[in-house]
Amino acid sequence: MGGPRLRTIVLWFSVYILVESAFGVDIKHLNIWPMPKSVSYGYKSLFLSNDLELKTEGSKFSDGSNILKDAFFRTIDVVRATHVIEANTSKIDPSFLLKGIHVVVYSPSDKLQHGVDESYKLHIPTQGNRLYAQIEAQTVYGALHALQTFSQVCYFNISSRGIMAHQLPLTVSDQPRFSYRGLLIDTSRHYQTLPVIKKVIDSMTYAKLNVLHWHIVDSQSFPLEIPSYPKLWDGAYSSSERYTFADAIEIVSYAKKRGINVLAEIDVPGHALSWGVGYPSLWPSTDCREPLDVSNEFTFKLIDGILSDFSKIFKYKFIHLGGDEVDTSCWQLTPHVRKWLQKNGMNASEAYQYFVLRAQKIALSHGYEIINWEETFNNFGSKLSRKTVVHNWLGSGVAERVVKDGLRCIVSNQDKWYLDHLDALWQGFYTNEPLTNITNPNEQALVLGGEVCMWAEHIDASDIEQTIWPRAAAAAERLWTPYDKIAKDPEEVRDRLTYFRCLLNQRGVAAAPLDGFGRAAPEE
Ligand code: CP6
Repeated sequence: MGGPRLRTIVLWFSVYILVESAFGVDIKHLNIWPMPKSVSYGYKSLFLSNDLELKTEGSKFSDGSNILKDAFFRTIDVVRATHVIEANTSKIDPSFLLKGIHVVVYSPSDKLQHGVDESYKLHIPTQGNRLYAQIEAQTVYGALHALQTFSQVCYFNISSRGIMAHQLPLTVSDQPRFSYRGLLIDTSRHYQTLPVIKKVIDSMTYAKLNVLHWHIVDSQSFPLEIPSYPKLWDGAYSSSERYTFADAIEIVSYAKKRGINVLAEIDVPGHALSWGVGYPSLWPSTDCREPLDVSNEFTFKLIDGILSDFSKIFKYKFIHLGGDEVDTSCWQLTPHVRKWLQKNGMNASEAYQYFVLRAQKIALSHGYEIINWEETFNNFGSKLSRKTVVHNWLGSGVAERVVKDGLRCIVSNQDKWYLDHLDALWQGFYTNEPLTNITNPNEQALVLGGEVCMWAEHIDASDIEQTIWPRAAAAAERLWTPYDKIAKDPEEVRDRLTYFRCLLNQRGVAAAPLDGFGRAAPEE
C-alpha cells in the first residue's frame, strides 16, 4: 500500500486521532496550577489502579501521625470523587496501569516550620510492567505538594469509566519561589465555624499556599478562649460563636497535617475594643474604648497571659501583633491617661511606639519572632526589634524601604491583594510582584513572600469561598512559580486558571468565575 510518504501521513493521522480521542478538549494542555519550576511531559496516558498502592520503601520518614498516608488517601478521594468508577482495572494490561505511588522522604522529621524544605520531584513513567509514580522529597511537606501536582494530571475517562493520568511520561522538579504564601481569614467580624475554616485550609493545599494568617480577634468580637483570662471571650458575639482552646488546637493540627502553618494575630493597641467587654479596665474609659489603655500595667500583664497561652498551641515561629490604624486621640482626652503621658514625658505617638515595642518584648520572651503591620515601620522602623517582619498593606513601594533597612517583609498591598475588594480583578492578583524595584539578592532574600487578605466585615460562610477563589490562586502562582516562568501577560494563563477554577468546583469549593460574580463585568 502506497509509498513510504503516504504511510507516514497515514501513521501521523492515526496518531492524531488517537491523541484527540484520548484527550478531551480540556486535557490537551498541561493544566498544573501553580506552574512548577520545571516540567517535561509526553502525550501518553495510564489507568489508575482501583487499589492504588502507597509504597514507602527507602523512605526515612516513619509517618507516625499518618501525615503522608492520610494525604495519599485524600489525593485518591479528590481524583475519584467526580464520578462513579466502573472500570475494572484488574483486567487492564499492566503496561497501561499505574499500580501506585512510591514516595521517598529523606528527612525523618515531621517538624513544620517557616522555611521547611517544600521541594519535590515527581516522575510518572510509561515504560515497564510494574508502573509506579515516583515521588522524592526532603520532607513530608514536599511530598504533599507532589501529591497535589499528581492529582492535577488525573482525569475521569469516559470510555473506561475510570481515572487516567495524562501527559506522560511526566517529570516534575519543583520548589516554591517564596517560603511565605499566606491567606488571611478574619473571625472577628464574622465568626467562621470549624468546618468552614477546615474547608478553607483544604482549598489552600490545592494552590500550595502554606500559611493561614488567623486574624482571630478584633474590635467587633473576641471569639477565642484564653484560659489565663477566662472573661476575654465574653466579647464574643454569642455564647456559641466561640472557639474553645481545644478548637484552636484542632485547627493548628488540621493545618499542620496539610503542611500549613497557622499565624495567630492579636492586633494591638488598636482593633481591640472587644477585649474590654470582659475586662473593662482595659478601656481608658467608657468614652474611649480603643486603643487599649497604655497607662495600665494590667494591659501588658494580660497580653503576657494571652501569649503564654498562645505558645502552648501556636507553634509557628511568628506571632502577628498588628499595630495598624491606631488612633491615639482619645488617650489625650482621657484624664488619667493624659496624666500618665505627662508623667512619662511622652506624647501620644511616642506612647503608641512604647506600646508596640513593649508588646514585642513580651512576644520575644515567649520565644516568638514578630510580625507587625507596616504603620509600625512607617512611624518608628529603626526602633523595632530586628526580629520584626513588616507586613505591608497600605500600598506599593513599602517592601523596598523595609528591606533596605535590613528588616524582613511580607507583601499584601491592598490595591492588589485584598480579597474583600470585590472589584479587584484576578489579573491584578496575578501581576502583583513582591520584588518590584528590589534587585540586590541580599535584600530580595528579606522578602519572605506575600499574603492575600480576606477581611470579613462583609463576608460570611455563604460567600467566603467564592470571594477567596479563584483570585487567591492567581497570587499563589506568583508566590510559587519562578519569576522567569511567570507570564508577563496574565491572559496567557487564563485558560489554565479557568481549568484550576473548575477543578476547585469539582472538589466542592465554590470558586467564582474568573471574570467575577455579582459585580460589573470588566468593560469590553
Ligand atoms: N482590620 C484590621 C481591617 C483592616 C486592617 N486591619 C483593613 C483596612 C482597610 C481595608 C481593608 C482592611 N479591616 N485589623 C488593615 C490592616 Cl481597605
